[in-house]
Amino acid sequence: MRFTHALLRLPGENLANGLSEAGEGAPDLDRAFEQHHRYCEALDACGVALTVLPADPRHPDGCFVEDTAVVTDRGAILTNPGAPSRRGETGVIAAALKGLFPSLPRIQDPGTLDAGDVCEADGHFLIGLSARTNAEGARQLSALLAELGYRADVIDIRGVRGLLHLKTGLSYLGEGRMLATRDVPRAPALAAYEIVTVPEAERYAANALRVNDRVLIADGYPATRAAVESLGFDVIALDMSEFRKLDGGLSCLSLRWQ
Ligand code: CIR
Repeated sequence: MRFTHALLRLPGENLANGLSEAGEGAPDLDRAFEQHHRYCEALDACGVALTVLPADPRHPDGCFVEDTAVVTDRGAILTNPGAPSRRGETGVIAAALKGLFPSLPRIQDPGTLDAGDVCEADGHFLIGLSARTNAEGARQLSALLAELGYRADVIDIRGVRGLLHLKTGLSYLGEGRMLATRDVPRAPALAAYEIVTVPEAERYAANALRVNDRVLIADGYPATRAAVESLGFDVIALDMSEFRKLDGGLSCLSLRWQ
C-alpha cells in the first residue's frame, strides 16, 4: 500500500452549495481553503506527488474527487455518481487520468456508484450499497475489478442512518486492520479483519487514510488517535471541520495510486 501520486481538486467559492445532511451550517471558505492546503502538505510529507486541479464553478462538491474514480494498482475505473448534481464531475477526472490509465472503463446507467463506497484492503474490495451506490453499480464494479484480478464483496449499508458512504464509517489501515464505527454491518466479508471500533462520539474519525508510513486522521478525536497510535502508526491529525459540514471525510479529498 504505497502511494506515489495523488489527484486533488481545489474547493471553490461555491463550496457552500455542496450536498449536505450534516446540519452543521455553511463552511467557512477561508478555513476550508486553509484545511485543503494543509491536507496537500500532509500528502506531500508522506512522499506523494500531487496534481491539484482548479476548482470547478459548476460542481460545488468537486473537491471530493474520491467519489469519481476507483484507482487501483492495476487500472482505474470511472464511476457514475449517485447524486445527479455530481454526475458531471467525472469529465475532468477522466481527462486527468487518461494519460496514466489508457483503459478507463466507467460505471454505466442504470448503475450508479460513488467511490466513497469502495474500500480497498490489499486487493480485496469492499463495496457499500448505499443511497448513492446501487446494486447494478456494485455489480458492474465487481465485474470490472474481477477483470483486473481483484476480489470484491458487497456490504449493504442502506439501512444505516449516518453512513453516507461505506468509508464514512470504515477505513483500512493495512496489515489486516480496519477502523470502523459501531454501525458498519459486521458482514462476513469483514470476518478476516481485526476491527478497531471507533467510539460513537468520535464516529467522524472512522474515515482515516493510511498513506505510506503514516495514518492521516481528523483532528479533535483523541480516543481514535490514541487507538491508531497504539497500533504503532505515526499519525498526522488534520482539521477537517469545514469539509465535515459537507459530509466529507479525509479520504474523499484525493485519489491515490502508485
Ligand atoms: C456529497 O454529499 O456527495 C458530498 N457533499 C460529500 C462527499 C463525500 N465523499 C466521500 O465521503 N467519499
